[in-house]
Amino acid sequence: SVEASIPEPQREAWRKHQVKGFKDQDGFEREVVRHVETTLARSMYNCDESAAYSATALAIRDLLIRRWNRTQQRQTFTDSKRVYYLSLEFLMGRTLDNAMLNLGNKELAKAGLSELGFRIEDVIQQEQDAALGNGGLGRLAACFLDSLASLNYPAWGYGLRYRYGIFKQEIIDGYQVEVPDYWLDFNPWEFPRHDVTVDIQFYGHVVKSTDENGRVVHRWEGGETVKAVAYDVPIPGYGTSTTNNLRLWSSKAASGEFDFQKFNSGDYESSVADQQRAETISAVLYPNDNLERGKELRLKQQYFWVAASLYDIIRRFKKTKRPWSEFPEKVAIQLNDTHPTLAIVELQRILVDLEGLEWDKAWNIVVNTFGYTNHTVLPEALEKWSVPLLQHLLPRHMQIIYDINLFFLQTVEREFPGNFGLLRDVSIIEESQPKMVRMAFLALVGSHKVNGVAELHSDLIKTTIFKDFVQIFGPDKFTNVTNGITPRRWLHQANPRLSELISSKTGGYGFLKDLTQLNRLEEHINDADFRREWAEIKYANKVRLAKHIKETTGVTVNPRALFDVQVKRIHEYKRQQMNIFGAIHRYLKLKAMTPEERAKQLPRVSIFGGKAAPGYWMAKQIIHLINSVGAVVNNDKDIGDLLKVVFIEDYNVSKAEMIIPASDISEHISTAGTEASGTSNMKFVLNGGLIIGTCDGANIEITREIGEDHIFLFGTLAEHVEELRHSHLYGKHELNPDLARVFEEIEKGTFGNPDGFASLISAVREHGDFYLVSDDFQSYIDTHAQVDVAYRDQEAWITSCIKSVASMGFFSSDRCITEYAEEIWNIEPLKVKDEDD
Ligand code: IMP
Ligand code: B1N
Repeated sequence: SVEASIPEPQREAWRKHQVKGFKDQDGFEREVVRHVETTLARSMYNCDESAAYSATALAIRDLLIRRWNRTQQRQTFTDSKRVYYLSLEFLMGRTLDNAMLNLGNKELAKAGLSELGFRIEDVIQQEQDAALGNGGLGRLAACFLDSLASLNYPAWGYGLRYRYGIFKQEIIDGYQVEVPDYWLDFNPWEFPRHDVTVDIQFYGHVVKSTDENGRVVHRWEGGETVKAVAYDVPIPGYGTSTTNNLRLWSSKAASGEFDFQKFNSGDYESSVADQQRAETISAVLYPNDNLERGKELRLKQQYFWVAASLYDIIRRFKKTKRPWSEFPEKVAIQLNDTHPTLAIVELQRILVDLEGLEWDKAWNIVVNTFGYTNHTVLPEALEKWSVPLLQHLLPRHMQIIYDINLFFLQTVEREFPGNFGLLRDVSIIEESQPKMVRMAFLALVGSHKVNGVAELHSDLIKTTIFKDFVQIFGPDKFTNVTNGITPRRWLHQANPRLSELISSKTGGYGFLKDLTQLNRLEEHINDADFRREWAEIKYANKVRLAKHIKETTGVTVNPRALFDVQVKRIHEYKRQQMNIFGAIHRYLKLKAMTPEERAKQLPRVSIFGGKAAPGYWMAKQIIHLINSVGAVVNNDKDIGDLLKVVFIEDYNVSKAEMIIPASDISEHISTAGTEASGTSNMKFVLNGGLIIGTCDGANIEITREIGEDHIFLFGTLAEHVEELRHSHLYGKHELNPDLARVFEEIEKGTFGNPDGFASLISAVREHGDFYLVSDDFQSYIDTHAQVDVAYRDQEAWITSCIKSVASMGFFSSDRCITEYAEEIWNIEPLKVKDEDD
């Protein structure tokens, strides 16, 4: 191959002309003006906030690119082991603010923009969220990228470059309406690599033959080809030069534009159709959270992304000229849930069919390369693909899956002879009609480590979905890595004043890289000035949110009221329905009081936000009920400030950055055993909010860290959920009387036409109350009553908040990534020299 690099004698000229980035405010301003006038072809006479954003982003981007290049060069020269994080979702949010904070030049940019006539806050707000994800799983991937770079780990993310991210949500007449999110109009953070492409094959058939050595070989032939084009996004670390790469694949017709042969022969329509079919693969993110529906296009997305990524990883490995046996010493691949499981099959196919390795040698390499993270035990979210569909789309992969299963079942049979029940239970193929491939089993068998995302969840997978596999592989294959969040975005960026106050008490901003330093706050708990300042910051954040609520919903909320927040995807298992039933209960109680009694009550604002999957009818009814209750309660003169119910439209990462710092109490109230971890619970506590929660997911570990005096726990324990469900169906199920009153009021039409709400009620009353809303209702409302009492003692409340924050060090995604790096990936940090730029 022709080496593209410049020979040594000419390199001097390159070094001499190396672009140096700006260092000071003056240099920043010069770069902004230059970009406005040249890159954007505008001037001071037509530079609005959007142009100021573009120019600022381009100026900051220039600094990132240089660090990014140096990082990639260094990782290549040192031949370091890299980790590749495969995720169908990266919920990045905005980039500019984060980039400036990580580079440490936000103050200078703020002064510079002000000199040029702009407020940095307004400029930052111009940016659209990069919303290539649904919720927690996608945002976790984004936090991981931040930590990987901040800790100097050589790491790449691989994903899909969706043209449309998660839809934008509008609320019209109380109902959710989905609006497409076309976000690529101006995206300075991505770099198209039109030279980095991979041809991806679909359909076709397998030809079996024998080679000259008598070996059976398989060739996958025919079918259609689609081109994958790489788009790269730089990922800067905080306080380090390391800038990693996120590579997103975009699909294109293999012939480039459209097929000219067809075009010229008059078949214009079908040549354009081919092109559009190819582009459809990366067109849109599936908007389901915790649900898999088995659609062919989704499977195409998965294989397209996985095959392109593996090809790329292997191309990089091959440049080192190392033998295949060393692949796992240079490459670790982490599967973010089962969505990229086909990577296991694809690597085995490449090694056996294309590279000619023996099956066992190849399989050994595969297993040592992959790790698999499970994020859910909800049956509707466990991926299964029908055998006929797989056979049609990926005929050779289906054969390989059968072989993987055969060899696996043979080892099980040797160890547990005659146990046919076991063989059936652990088979990768489910013997249903049609047969289905169980992707979680395939991911587990093809990986050397399997982890859950919080302690309870990691225990649960070992006793439920993977129980038999613990017997087969032993317990060491399974581990726990409790989720974490990046304190850079979720404290420093979202809550700059709190971050500054913390830095003044803990000896600088070191806590942003070592979050355990928060424990230094303990020493200041008795400092009344500190507590006052803390409370003031919370109040200011609430004022800002109140302003947003006023502007977007028209509802006036009192920032002195207790802000009670539940923002997350709308899902029956997350139980927003219980929350709104609780709000109705509160409303009815207030209505029944005398004015004198009412005057003694604590004002409260019940804040909701979150998207429902477009096809999830129950979730949409929950949104409608919340808005219908708000319409009545918020206009009831008897109630005034005592209760407001608001639904904030289009919850996304940038809204989360505003809402989370403004919360007094937030709700994490999933039925025990259903929420694998939850990560917003960590964000709320880190921002000085208390939480009300069930004994589920990471709530349990948060309690362990901060102490049970600082959290409001309630409800059924995971170990009792099954028997309660059973008793609902086969014993007698008595509805909680307070909940019955709530239902009565809804059915009377107090909140408008009750027809649409009937299904929410009957799910509890008639259909077995799968999520235990009635069982937990009493303890839920009792706990809220305790919250009211506790909030009245503001000194104690604030002390509780500060003590909680002081104990949150464990929940940094830095801790989490270090555990992955040491226990699963076996990779080392690699410092990139801080060049004087
Ligand atoms: P959790 O489900 O409450 O643990 O939230 C997970 C995280 O996903 C949130 O903290 C947000 O950072 C992020 N997120 C962004 N948009 C959404 C959304 O529409 N629904 C849920 N989570 C979202
Ligand atoms: O992953 C988060 C956890 O904190 C949450 O508890 C968990 O619910 C979330 C299929 C999922 N699990 N599974 C999904 C998303 C999209 C999809 O198509 C499943 N999301 C989670 C991070 O560990």
